[in-house]
Amino acid sequence: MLNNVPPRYHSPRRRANATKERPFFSGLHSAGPSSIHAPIRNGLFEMVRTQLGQQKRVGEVRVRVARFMAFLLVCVLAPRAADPDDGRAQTLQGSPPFQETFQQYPAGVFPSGWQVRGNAATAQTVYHIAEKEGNRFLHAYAKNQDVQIGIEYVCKPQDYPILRWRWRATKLPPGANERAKKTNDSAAAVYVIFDSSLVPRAIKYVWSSTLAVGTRFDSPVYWRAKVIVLQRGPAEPGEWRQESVNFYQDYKDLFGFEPGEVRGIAVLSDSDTMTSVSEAAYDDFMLLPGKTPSRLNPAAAAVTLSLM
Ligand SMILES: [Ca+2]
Repeated sequence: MLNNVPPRYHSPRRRANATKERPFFSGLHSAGPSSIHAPIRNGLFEMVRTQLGQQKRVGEVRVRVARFMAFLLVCVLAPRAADPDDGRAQTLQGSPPFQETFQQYPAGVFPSGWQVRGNAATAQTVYHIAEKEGNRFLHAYAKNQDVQIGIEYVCKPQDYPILRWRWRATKLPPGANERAKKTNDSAAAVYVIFDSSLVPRAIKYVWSSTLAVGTRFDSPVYWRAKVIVLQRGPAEPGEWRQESVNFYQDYKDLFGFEPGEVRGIAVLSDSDTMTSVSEAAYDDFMLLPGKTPSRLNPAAAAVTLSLM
């Protein structure tokens, strides 16, 4: 997949900025076993490249499309052997439609169902499964590093408009401020990715070092991403904070129109622009139906908290 990254990302400085709000599946590299979705995605990219870039003859394109559709049908219809190590399969086929508890992974490993946008070796050093009192979760420790990981899940945001998870940030890059390129680090960030695998839109929910809770703004580094601050300052030792965001409503409020499909979620703990350290943990992601009010509406948020 590295060869598919547009040339502009080969500049380390520009690439570092670009990856912050553009975590998306056009540049993901598998850090674990291949999955049913990787060949589908690669097939789609191959179709696009073939049709748009290489000017193949129409007949060849039709043959490729027919072969790809046949392959897709085989992927969808063929029974899949159970694989206890394939956390991705468990995650994507579970019920409710999407949940990630990390319980299926042994402690100490990179979660194989998640994919990397950026350097896979770096991701292996930043993210690993940790365990405490029987609960396994995703631990992130980034020392002057910036690499995102994500998991694909396609659904209609109208059906499952809410993402719930819990997290904690224990080391915040001092002085980081997500509004500006030169200070754009977050101890923890969760993205909901929409519309397109190639040029997606995204909402980035951050745990900020300095910005006030409720602050929202356009990403300083990616024109199709919006940022919302959910937390500020370090968590207490051992403290988890639970979030429940109505990303469907947030999308409409921030972009001003209806979203297309959800493409997946991603996380990022980064510290490269501040030459510092970020440390955080993530757990229990779940997509839910319902009507949790947007965090952008303080009155509605108060109602939400009173119900939890
Ligand atoms: Ca867990």
